[in-house]
Amino acid sequence: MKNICELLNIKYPIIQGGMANIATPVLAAAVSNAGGLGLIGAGGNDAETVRNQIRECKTLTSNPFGVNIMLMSPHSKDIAQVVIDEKVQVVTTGAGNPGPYIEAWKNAGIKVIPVVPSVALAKRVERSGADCVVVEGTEAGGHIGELTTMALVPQVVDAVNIPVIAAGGIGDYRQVAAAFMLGAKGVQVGTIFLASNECPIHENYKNLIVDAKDTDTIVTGRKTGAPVRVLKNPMAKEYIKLSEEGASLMELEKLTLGSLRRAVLDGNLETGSFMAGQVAGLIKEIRPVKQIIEDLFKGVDDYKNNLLIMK
Ligand code: TUI
Repeated sequence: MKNICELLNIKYPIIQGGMANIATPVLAAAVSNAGGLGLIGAGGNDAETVRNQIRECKTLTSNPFGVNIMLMSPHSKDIAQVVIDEKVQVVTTGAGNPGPYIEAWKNAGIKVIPVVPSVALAKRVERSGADCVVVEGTEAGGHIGELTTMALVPQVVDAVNIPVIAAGGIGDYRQVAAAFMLGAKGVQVGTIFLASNECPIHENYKNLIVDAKDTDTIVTGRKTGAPVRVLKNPMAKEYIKLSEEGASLMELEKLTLGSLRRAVLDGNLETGSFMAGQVAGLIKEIRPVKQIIEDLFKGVDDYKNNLLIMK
């Protein structure tokens, strides 16, 4: 089995999460320039916007980068073609089953890495031709599955023959080391990049991450079938209250409409949805992307000594 770095032509086995409205060409290029795999998060953008983002990213880095396609988007079919036209090297997908697109992407020479929350979907995408899978635990920010990284990663490792990349709950070198112990060959991280100098989010969002404690995230939307982990704030509390009172899907959607943009662009602490993973509590400072990546892997080397305790 090829390792992740050879497969993706990168220095460190780390992928940046494809965070909607956040993972811009500037962030993606910073990650790729630092030796990881940066991703443009297509989110809810239309296909022409994504095409322009890809072209912009090519001007910012000569290293490989990818595009994350959020499959719940009405534009995902058009974006699936744009990544082929623009010769993107890697595609990751989230919030759905990318099976129908995989053959066309493979024929175009694109490396395909679906993000999955279960063994069943991991096996399905392997059969469809995926090169690797990102296995994302419920500790992650944004749209999540039910299972923890600790429980799920080794189950997927045992169930598939393609490399597994662990995601959800990874914020420093100890969790990187743990992911490798679970059988992962790489990691995907999102929340720690929110607290980077290059991340193009409102300062209020970065400060919320740095100030967060362990219990500051909450999951909205469990009842409606689209669970999303966000930082607790008046918006999240209102959503949960309305949901518990039996509000309709439409009422809830009205509340959340535009809330991610209000967080990312306006830093609106009352009405924004600040997506973040449980590791927010571990993050204490805003650092350059390059330093974040180097610290994640430098630390692992030191930490290997701790494994001696297991002899
Ligand atoms: O996709 C993500 N994280 C995201 S997407 C997103 S945008 C959004 N905003 C509000 C509501 C919904 C989406 C914000 N964060 N991570 C990867 C991921 N994929 N997590 C869980 C899944 C997933 C869930 C169910 C993948 C497949 C699936 O089932 C598909 C099927 O058809 O079996």
